[in-house]
Amino acid sequence: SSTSLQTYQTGLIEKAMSVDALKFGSFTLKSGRISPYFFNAGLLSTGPILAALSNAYASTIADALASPTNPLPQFDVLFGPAYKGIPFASTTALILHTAHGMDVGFAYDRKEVKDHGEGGNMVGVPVAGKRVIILDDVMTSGKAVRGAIETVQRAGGEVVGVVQALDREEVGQDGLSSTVKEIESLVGEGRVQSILKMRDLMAWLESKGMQEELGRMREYRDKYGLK
Ligand code: OMP
Repeated sequence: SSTSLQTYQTGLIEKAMSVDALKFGSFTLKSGRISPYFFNAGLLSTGPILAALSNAYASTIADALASPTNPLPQFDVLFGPAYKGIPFASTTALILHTAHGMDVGFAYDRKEVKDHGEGGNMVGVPVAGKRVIILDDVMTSGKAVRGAIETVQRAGGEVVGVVQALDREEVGQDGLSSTVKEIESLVGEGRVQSILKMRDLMAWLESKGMQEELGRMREYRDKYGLK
């Protein structure tokens, strides 16, 4: 299937590359997989890039809410897992308000549990009894996002969706089924959305004539991609 890139997708790819947040080479992932590319969302840390990313997250959410197939339901809170998800949840809540007229809260966890003061490991609006969308950077085997889902559920929130910046379109920990499908079995069908997919990166490489990188992406996809 052919993939045509939207301007905002091309913009995000090129902005990410300009700050080394997206790199092509050889990288060992948390799951042990050796990947020809790596996306480090922590480097998306300038005003213009944060604006581009938050606009893209907000548009992905608003489009999914407005779509006739309605993959994402109405929700109350955006959850940004510590640490990298924290700025993204706050700026995306801001853009949802200023550009889309939506009123949602944001929340995040701390990695260290506090045993004094307000206690607990959650910061921001309370998620108890609320419908929550998790903003994720990237999922490979799904381990990190499973942790975020558990964190929200332990605090009494209902996870009704996950929006990731980049879907690597890989198989899950069992090596058989798609990571996205596995996570959708937890949060609901169609409820894992993404701004970019691995196939978009490949379409971009193709448009730039970067054949060597593209070849290594194809090999990796044959090994770990959706079957
Ligand atoms: P899983 O937990 O296997 O789904 O891997 C996702 C996590 O790995 C992300 O939340 C990142 O911490 C890290 N990661 C990246 O940041 N970028 C990548 O391109 C790939 C990974 C990874 O290690 O798989």
